Amino acid sequence: MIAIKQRAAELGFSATGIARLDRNPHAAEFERWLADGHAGTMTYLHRQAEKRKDPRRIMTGAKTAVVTLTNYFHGDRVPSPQARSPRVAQYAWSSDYHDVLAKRLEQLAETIRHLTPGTQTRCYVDAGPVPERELAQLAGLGWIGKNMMLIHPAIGSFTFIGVVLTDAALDADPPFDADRCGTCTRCLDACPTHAFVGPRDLDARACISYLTIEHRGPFSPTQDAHVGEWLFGCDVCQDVCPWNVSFATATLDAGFAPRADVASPDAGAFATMDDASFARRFGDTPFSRPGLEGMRRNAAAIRD
Ligand code: B12
Ligand code: SF4
Ligand code: SF4
Repeated sequence: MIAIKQRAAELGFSATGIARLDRNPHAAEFERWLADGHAGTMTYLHRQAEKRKDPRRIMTGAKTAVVTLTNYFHGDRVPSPQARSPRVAQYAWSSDYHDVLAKRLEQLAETIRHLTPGTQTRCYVDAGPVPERELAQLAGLGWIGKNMMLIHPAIGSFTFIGVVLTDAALDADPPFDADRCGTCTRCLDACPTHAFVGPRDLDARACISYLTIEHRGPFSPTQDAHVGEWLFGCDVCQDVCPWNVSFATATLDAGFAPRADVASPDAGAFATMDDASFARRFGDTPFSRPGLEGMRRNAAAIRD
């Protein structure tokens, strides 16, 4: 389906692959991860488990996933000179990616429906019961590294995954079956909180990204100590990956232009900000997920 990939490239996607939907070959790993309690308070992952284990159940008649990657790497171009600590994960340095990618995916879906008349589509990016990394690997876009990231051999892992599901039976790409991590363990060794129980097994409860974005409520003393220099998210297990060190290049995509107010915010300001001003300044950014209360909690936990 060259026309679909061409259209995806025109829309700004960095890479696109196609997978036929079947039962998730790693359903057992997912099930075990949940049973071990590694999802913490992300109870939606338990609720969505059946669909994640068999993505054909997400949409009636769904047969194919068109999977896209979008590079969001910014390199060292921190848009403010004072910015190192507090640190914000690179995926959050611009306006909310859900909005930007949802529009592009819908345009891609329109092309798919046009090329296969009478078919249905549904678009997903990070908000839905879709096993996105799994589908990206099956669509030939890369392998799942020991840090659990989908790594594209020419782009690295600083990418968003976006998916269009369709009931059209499109020709699929071969899955990316090689594991190019080899004997490397840099990500596992570098994690500041030792959150990896083993390769491809992350206990989210110890992960700074989970704590600062997904965890609801106050931190326990141990959680508080884990946060370190990160105000929002964490990039350590990607920063150290040789595939990023060698191949990640800064995006020129205007949709992901870095914003100084989110990439290097004044952490102290959250303490005195009111809800209205938080909504005005950060309502269209990833900070809206933990909200003002969560950002205040994160800011109070930061240690240089
Ligand atoms: C919950 C979640 C989190 C949680 C849990 C993370 C985790 N490792 O599972 C937390 C909050 C910690 C988190 C953090 C981050 N996240 Co997140 N997250 C998700 C979400 C919503 C679900 C992931 C999930 O189901 N996890 C449970 C695990 C068990 O499932 P899985 O990750 O799909 O892994 C599958 C494979 O590992 C496979 N598997 C197991 N063993 C093996 C062995 C082999 C050989 C193979 C091939 C497969 C395989 O089985 C699993 C189930 O299918 C997805 C979006 C989505 N809808 O999928 C985004 C997503 C995974 N996150 C993303 C990002 C960007 C991040 C962060 C980098 C953000 C940041 N900088 O702070 C960090 C990275 C942390 C890390 N190293 O994983 C991107 C990843 C893009 C990419 N290139 O991989 C996604 C896809 C969102 C998106 N649409 O772009 N995230
Ligand atoms: S995102 Fe940070 S805390 Fe989470 S696993 Fe990676 S290095 Fe560890
Ligand atoms: S740091 Fe090494 S082990 Fe970890 S994902 Fe990258 S290549 Fe794989």
